[in-house]
Amino acid sequence: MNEKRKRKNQSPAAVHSFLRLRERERERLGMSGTSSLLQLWQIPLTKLLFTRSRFSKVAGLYMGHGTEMYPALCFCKNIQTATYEVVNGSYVLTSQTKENKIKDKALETQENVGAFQKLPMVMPSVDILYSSLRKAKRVSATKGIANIAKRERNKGAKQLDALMKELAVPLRMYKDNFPNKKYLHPYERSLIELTLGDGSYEEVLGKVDALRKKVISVGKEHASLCAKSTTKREAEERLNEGMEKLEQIFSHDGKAVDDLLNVAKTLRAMPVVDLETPTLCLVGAPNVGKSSLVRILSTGKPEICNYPFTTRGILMGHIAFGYQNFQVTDTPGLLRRHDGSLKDLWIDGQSLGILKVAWPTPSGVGMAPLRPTLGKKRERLPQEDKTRYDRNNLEKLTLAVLSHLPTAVLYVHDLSGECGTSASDQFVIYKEIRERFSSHLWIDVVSKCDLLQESPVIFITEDSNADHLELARYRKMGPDGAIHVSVKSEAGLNELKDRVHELLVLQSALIKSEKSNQENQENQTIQEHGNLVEIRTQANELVQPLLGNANTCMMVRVLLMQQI
Ligand SMILES: Nc1nc2c(ncn2[C@@H]2O[C@H](COP(=O)(O)OP(=O)(O)O)[C@@H](O)[C@H]2O)c(=O)[nH]1
Ligand SMILES: [Mg+2]
Repeated sequence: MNEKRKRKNQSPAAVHSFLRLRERERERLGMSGTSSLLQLWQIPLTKLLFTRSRFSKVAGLYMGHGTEMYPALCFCKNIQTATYEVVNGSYVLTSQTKENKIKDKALETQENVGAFQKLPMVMPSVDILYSSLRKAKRVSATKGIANIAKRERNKGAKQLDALMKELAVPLRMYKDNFPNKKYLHPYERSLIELTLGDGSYEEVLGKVDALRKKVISVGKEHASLCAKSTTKREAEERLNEGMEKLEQIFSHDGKAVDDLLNVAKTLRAMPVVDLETPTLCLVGAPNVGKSSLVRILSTGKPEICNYPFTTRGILMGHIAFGYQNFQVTDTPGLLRRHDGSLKDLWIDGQSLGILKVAWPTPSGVGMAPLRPTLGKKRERLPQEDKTRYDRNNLEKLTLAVLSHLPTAVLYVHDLSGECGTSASDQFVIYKEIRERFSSHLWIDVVSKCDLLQESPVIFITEDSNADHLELARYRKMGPDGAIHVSVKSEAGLNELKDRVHELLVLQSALIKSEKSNQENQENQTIQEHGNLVEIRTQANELVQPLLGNANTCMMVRVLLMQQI
C-alpha cells in the first residue's frame, strides 16, 4: 500500500524504472511464472492519465483537454488487477491456469515424504456432536427484541445455525487438510493402498464430505423454518425438531469421522523415512537372516516398525560412520509363487491405483482389486484369504520400498536350507528382482555360512533346473561376488561392514548429484524465463516513445508479446 501511495506522486519515468527493477528482483528471487501486466505493460501510466484527467470519475468514453480516452482504458484498468501467465507464447489469465498451479503443487509434494505426520487430529464423532450441541445451546437471541415470538424464533434460528457450523467446520477442515492421494509421494501412496485397501482412503474422505454437505443443507433448512415461525411455541418446536434432526444425522453418519480417525491413526504410525539419508534395504526370502543382519549393522538399537499389515515388525536401524549417518532397514520377505512369478505384484511405475493381486473371485481365481482392510470388513475375511492377503501385502511393501525409495540393496541369500525357501526358489526370485531393480546399488550376501560348512544341503523340492550351471553355481556359492557371512560365528562381518560403508557413501553421492541435477534444471528454467522477460521489457521500451495513442500502443504490445 505504501509503495502504491509513494508511486502515485512520482513521475511516469520513475514509476517505470521502479517497476522494471521490481520485476527483475522478482525474477532473481525465482518468483517468475506469474508476471503482472501491470508491470510488463507499464499500465500505471494509463492510471496516471486517469488521475490527471478532469473526467476521471466518468465512466465510458472520456474526453478532456482534447485528449480522447478510449474504452480500451477501462479494459486496461480491469487488467491492472489481474495477473497473467505466459502460455504458448501468449498471456492467459492466471485463473485459467489454476489447474497448472495445482499440478505444480502436486509435483512439488510428490518429491517429499512425511505427509502422514502432518495429518490433522481427528475428533471422535461423539465429541464433535456433544461439544457442538453444548456450544449451540449457549447461543442467545439478539439483544433488544421485545416481541416474545420474534425473540424465540431469532434464538432458534441462531442456535440451529450455530449447531450446523460447529458440526460442519471440523469436517471441512478434515476435507481440506487430508492430502489428496494422487499428490502424495508414490511410496506413501503405496502404503495407503497396502494398509487401507484400494480406494478406501478416498471413500472415507468422500463420506465425511457427504456428511458435511448434509449437515449444512439440513441445518439451513431448519434454521429458515424456525425463522419463519409465527408463535413462540412454533419457534420452540422447530428449534427442537432441527436439533434432533441434526443430531440424528450426525449420530448415524458420524461413523465416517470415526473411520477417518482410524485412517489417520494408522497412517501416522507408519515408519518415517528420510529420503535424503542414504538407506540400505535388506531384501530376500523370509527367515534368511535379514533382521539379524540389520541388528549387526546398526550402530544403535534398531527400532521395530509395525506396518499395520505385517505379522512381524520390520527393523529400522541407523548406521553412523564417522560424521555420516545412514539408515538400514529390512523388508518383509519375498516368496516364489507356484502359480508363476512375482509379476502380479509389480508396482507399475508411479501409479498404484492399478495394483491388483490374484484373488479368489466368485467365478474362480481371478484378478480382483485389493480388499479393504478398514474396520470390520477385514475381520470377515476367511483365514486362508487373510493369510494370502497379508502375504501379498508384505511382498508389495518390499517392492514399494524398492520402487519408490532411493535405497541401496543388500540382498540376503540363505543356502543352508534353514529358511524354508529352497535355493532354486530363491534363485528365481533373485533373478527377477535383480533385473527389475538393476539401477540400484547392490551387494549380495550369503547368510548363515556357519551352517553351510557343517552340512551341504540337498533339497527334495529342487527341480530339473538344478542341472543348470548357473543354478548349480548359485546353490553352492550364491551369486557371483557374494560375501559369505554368519551372525553366529561372526565370519565375514567385517568385510560386510566395509562393503556396506562403501556402498552407502556411493549412495550418498548419488543422492547429492541427483539433487544438484534437479536444482540445475530448475535454475535453468528460471534463467530462461528471466531472459524472456528481459527481452519483452526492452521491446516495450523501444515501442513506448514511438506510440502516442494508448489504444494503438496496447494493440502493438499485445502483438509484440505474442510474437516473442
Ligand atoms: N545358524 C545361524 N542362524 C542364523 C544366522 N542368522 C540368522 N539366523 C537365524 O535365522 C532365523 C531367521 O533370522 P531373521 O533374522 O529373523 O530372518 P529374517 O526373517 O530374514 O529377518 C533366526 O532364527 C535366526 O536366529 C546365522 O548366521 N547362523
Ligand atoms: Mg525379519
